Amino acid sequence: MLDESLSVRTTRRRMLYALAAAGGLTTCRGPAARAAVPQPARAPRPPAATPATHRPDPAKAREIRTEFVHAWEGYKRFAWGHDEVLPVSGGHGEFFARGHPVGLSIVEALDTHYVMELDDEVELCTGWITERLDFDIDADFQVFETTIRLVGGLLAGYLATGRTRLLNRCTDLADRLLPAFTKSPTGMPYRYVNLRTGRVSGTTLPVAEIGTHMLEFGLLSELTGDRRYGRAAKRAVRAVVQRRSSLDLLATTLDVESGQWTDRQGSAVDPPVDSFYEYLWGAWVMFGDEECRDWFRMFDAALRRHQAERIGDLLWFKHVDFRTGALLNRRQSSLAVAILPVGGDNALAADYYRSWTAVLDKYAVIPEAIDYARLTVLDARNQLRPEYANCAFQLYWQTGDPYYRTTAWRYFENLRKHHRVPGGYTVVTDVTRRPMPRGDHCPAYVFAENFKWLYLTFADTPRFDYAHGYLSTEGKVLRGLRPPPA
Ligand code: DMJ
Repeated sequence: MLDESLSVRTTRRRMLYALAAAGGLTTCRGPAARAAVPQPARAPRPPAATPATHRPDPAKAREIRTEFVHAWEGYKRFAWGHDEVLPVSGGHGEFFARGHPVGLSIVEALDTHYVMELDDEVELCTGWITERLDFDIDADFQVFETTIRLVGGLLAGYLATGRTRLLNRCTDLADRLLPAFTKSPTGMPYRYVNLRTGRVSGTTLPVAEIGTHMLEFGLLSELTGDRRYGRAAKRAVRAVVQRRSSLDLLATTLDVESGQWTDRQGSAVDPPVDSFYEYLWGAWVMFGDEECRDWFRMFDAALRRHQAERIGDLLWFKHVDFRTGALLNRRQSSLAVAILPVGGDNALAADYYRSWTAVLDKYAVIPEAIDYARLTVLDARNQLRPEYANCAFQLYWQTGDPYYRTTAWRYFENLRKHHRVPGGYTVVTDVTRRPMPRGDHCPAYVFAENFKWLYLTFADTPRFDYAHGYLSTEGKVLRGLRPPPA
């Protein structure tokens, strides 16, 4: 089936942008579309951010875009159609299932190309996805990673291009993921689902993998009018909230069949709990979900009361027994920095960003994990993590404070100095050694996140609505994409 004409796609895109900006999305499912489903009246949506006065810095934005293109050319040269590139050896690998490539980096890069106005690459990626990507795969896919990376990437691609076939691919994939939720006695999803047979497996999951689906599934329900997706994601989140302790703390891992915790560690904003909190606030901003807003505020208050602590003048979050509040350890992951600045608690987020800036000052590249009592390294690798850049973007656009641009630029310069190789960008295996030894892997999230967060911080691009836009935990623009100027 040929895709619609350019004028139809352009009209649909303009409608999507206008509806998204106005706070409501009512669109059809595809060419053989059901009638647009009237959406219920909705609570007024809060702006994602109220940006202070910002001035674009086009020279820095161009440098960032140049480096993104360098990484992307490496992927195209060595790994086109595969999930991830090995930029040093010139090899490739699959993220989800060996022998079953789904072009993950292509899907992850799609809206980044759009935001950076790399429109030839948008066409190239869209063409590959609509012509070559098929999810009828007899293999187990991890539900959480599939949602944030593939469902989110296809949604953002649809919002950017108006191509119905991207939405249809997304709906097909989400239908293959749903059994992980509907077959669960608690509503909390199994960890894996076979995309062809619907067989589910993996009963023990961390909280983030249970509760990080609401934005993608909720938006898909809005776009298609099929409420099954949003309902399944919200039911899973509610099941976790109902299992909090009397201190309003969460442990880390649950058995989704028995509904019982399998540990007692309150990990605060560290993975693998992190994006659970992020999506509570995201559901409020994206859908006006007041219950999720109140849940975020409840957990935020408990984090402040039982897990926030200062070492010197730096703020950290200790790991505690979630029932008693007793100290377990002072381990902290670099991924945690991105959770608070989504708008729920900017003061705490700004405080916490300064703590991670102290780590950047000390190591030049942030290690995977530290003991924050002495800022010593527990995991010396850096897997090209984007969270610090994510936090800098969120705080800069919510405050206008140039401190966030200055520190984000230092992150970028160190990224370019220590991770750049002739074949693209690669991970670092030990941030404490000089020169920093490099590995041979460019995770697909690099094409969705690191350079996009940085570009948005400096470019002030006309293709993104900074006041109303919202990005997922995987850096997907789920609201706020604007059409190219006519
Ligand atoms: C990405 O997949 C997402 O940012 C996710 O929320 C956490 N981990 C990686 C990046 O570190």
